Amino acid sequence: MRLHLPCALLMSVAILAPVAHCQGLLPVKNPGFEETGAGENPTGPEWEARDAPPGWSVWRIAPGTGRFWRDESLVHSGKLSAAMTGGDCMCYIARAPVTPGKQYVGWAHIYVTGATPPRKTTLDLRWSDANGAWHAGGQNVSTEVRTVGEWSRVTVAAEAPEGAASAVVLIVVDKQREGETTWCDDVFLAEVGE
Ligand SMILES: [Ca+2]
Repeated sequence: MRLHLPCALLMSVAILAPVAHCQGLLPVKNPGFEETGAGENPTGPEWEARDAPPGWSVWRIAPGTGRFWRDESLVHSGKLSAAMTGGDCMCYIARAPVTPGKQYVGWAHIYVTGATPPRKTTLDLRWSDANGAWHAGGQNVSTEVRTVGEWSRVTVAAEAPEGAASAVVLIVVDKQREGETTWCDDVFLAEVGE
């Protein structure tokens, strides 16, 4: 039974997210990366505002490696997407306030050029406390992109744990080599009801 739970969850999310049970989108600022410049970057442990678009921050495992930029050559919608190349392990990060005990669904459109292990790209949903630190007791959820060379919609869902003040949405690449690029666009988070 346990093995089947993620599939069942994802199927229910796919049904729930677009319809009446969706109680409202949360304010993930600049979800389609159309705003440029800087500002309103969320803060967290070793998160960088530099190289991040408005409403977002970035993180990289090896400072000074890899590159983040807004790209007009490959978009899911609008005129810009968020791209990252090289860097081994790095991510785009957004945050939105949540209520403990409520259910949340996040989804993003991600385009990868490689998905052969150990190369991995995921949409992650984590939690932070009122001080912006990682919420120690929270369940982190993660969904991996498995389709290469096209836009994939990936979804995560979880209940906000007691003590969580915010959901943290991350698009994470791992073992991305120099010359390899990942794009993301249209990243959303919603509170869903029973
Ligand atoms: Ca866009």
